[in-house]
Amino acid sequence: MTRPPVYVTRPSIPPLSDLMPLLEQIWDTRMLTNFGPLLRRFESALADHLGVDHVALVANATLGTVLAMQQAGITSGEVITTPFSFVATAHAIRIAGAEPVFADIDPVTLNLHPAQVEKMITPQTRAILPVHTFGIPCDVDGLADVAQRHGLKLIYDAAHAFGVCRNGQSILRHGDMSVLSFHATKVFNTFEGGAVIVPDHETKCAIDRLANFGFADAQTVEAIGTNAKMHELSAAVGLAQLCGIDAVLAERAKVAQRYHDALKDVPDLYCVSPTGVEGHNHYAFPILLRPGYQTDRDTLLARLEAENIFARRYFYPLISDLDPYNTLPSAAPEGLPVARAVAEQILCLPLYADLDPATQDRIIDLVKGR
Ligand code: T4K
Repeated sequence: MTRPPVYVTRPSIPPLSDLMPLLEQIWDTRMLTNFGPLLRRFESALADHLGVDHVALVANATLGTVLAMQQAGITSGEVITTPFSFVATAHAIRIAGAEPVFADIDPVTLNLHPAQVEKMITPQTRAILPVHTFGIPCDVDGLADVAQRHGLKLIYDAAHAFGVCRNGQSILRHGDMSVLSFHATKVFNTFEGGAVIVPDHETKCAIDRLANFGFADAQTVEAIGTNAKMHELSAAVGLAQLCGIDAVLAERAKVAQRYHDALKDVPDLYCVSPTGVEGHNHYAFPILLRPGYQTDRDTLLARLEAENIFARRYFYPLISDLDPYNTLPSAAPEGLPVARAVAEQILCLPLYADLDPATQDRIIDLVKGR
């Protein structure tokens, strides 16, 4: 008998009973979008929950990053970023009008290495766009130091970093702005959605205006904005999701700990994410299968798939190897040795709040070669 497929993630969704009163409100008021009442409620509840001051909700993180860059004035020149990310990171730079420049990553956090960033700075460099990959915090102090010494904007792609804290404070408070994703595959989802975390009310209003075609008022268009508004259905889902997010994060932590305990002593297998660390969100369970591991990464991937288990190679290929970017000088393989090795060895195992222990044991057995 074939077992049902097990995917790398399975979205957490709120009980329908929590959502219904919010849907009734939408149906009663016929306010469907354009900064409606549920969006305003969600915005303020989210800022409280995350421990940040100002939040601008958007349709998704890709557009949120484009708007953050536009607001920061990064519409030309070069932006230094990581090749080890989802392609949206580099696309956002190009859509905003700038050119991505890839720098190598740190072998432990898998995030941009401040010293590698500094090596790539030229007179054209305008900004740094690091990613808190898999919810693991970047070296925010090192990156802030580089940005400050060279007069660069620092905008974080925090698509994976919902709820992540460092020294008891939200990681989203670092840099000029941070952009969250609420896509279905994220630890916190509004089906599609995102948020730009900004330092002050003026910047929040500016992002809102850019998300609404650049309208300053009904007669005045102050910039080439786009349509990046979050609608009321997503805001309703977000409000309902907030009630259950602590339980979701606690369940994810348990699943991650179980993987870690079972796999930590497997030779040449490295569990990337920290466990038992206050403030981590267990966005994923990435492992690196290093030379010496019993087989190679792609053989293990195929063995899992033969059992209807769909682990994913996030992020392979590197962005710098994808067609739109692979001719850039900074995409040359010799400049990115750590990222290249990691992309060949990475595998994200299924991780979600209701992954049942029996299924997880099957995955663990396959990874251990049993
Ligand atoms: N920056 C970073 C670092 C990112 O990782 C992302 C997005 C972004 C920026 C841009 O954020 P957004 O603009 O999307 O807000 C997925 C997501 O589409 C993408 O949002 C995400 N990163 C990326 C890491 O993963 P795919 O093509 O790998 O997803 P997909 O459809 O194969 O889904 C993975 C598995 O999840 C499926 O096998 C089944 C399960 N699944 C998926 C969906 C969509 C469900 O069970 N239900 C669902 O509704 O890109």
